[in-house]
Amino acid sequence: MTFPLFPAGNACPQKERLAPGAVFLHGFALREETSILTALRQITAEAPFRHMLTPGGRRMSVAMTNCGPLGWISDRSGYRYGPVDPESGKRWPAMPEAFLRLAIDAANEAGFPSFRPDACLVNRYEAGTKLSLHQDRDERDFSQPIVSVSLGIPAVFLFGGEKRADKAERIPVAHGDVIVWGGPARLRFHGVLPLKAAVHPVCGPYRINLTFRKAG
Ligand code: MD3
Ligand code: FE
Repeated sequence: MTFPLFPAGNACPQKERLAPGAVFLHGFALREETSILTALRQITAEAPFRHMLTPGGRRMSVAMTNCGPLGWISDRSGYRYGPVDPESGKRWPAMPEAFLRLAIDAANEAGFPSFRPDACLVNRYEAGTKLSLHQDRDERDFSQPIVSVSLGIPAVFLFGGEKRADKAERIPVAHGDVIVWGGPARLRFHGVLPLKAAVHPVCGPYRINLTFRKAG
């Protein structure tokens, strides 16, 4: 008998179920790495990273930009999705073909074959940057998943429960990892622990996270 490539019941060892609705696709973005990084440079040339203000008036430590028909915005009047970059007064850069393909393929692999994102929030972290526990509730349809793509230096996700006080699991993520958060995982609290200083050969001292959403 030939040696089985993968153990029975695990068609692809890089695919790991974290919880009902949450699927970790280890290294899934590496296949498109070059086209994704090239597209990312074009987006940030058109819509540079900026530190948005919270509704309370504090500067967010994560720097952000967006691409796609809708972008996530935070300012003194609140959180929302909108078609226009408030810094330039122009529409957000178009969603690159390579981004769209990656997000759709990942969602499909995780069991969400009809996912068609209309927003991609791009987050940039450096050493010490963190993202406090929160839920993503600004989208219209919570039956649609969120696809997150990690690039650059490593980080640790906090994956909590349905209530803020629920114990959170720590999930280390590296360059190229993709996680699909849907179904019963969609409204779970989550965040990112403060990043340790590191340097990635292509992304430098940064971590970039792409989150694909169906916002509208
Ligand atoms: C778990 N971004 O932009 S993506 C965000 O790494 C955000 O930049 C983080 O949370 C980042 O809102 C984490 C991971 C993530 C995204 C959505 C989720 C985890 C999630 C929705 C439900 C449960
Ligand atoms: Fe979030």
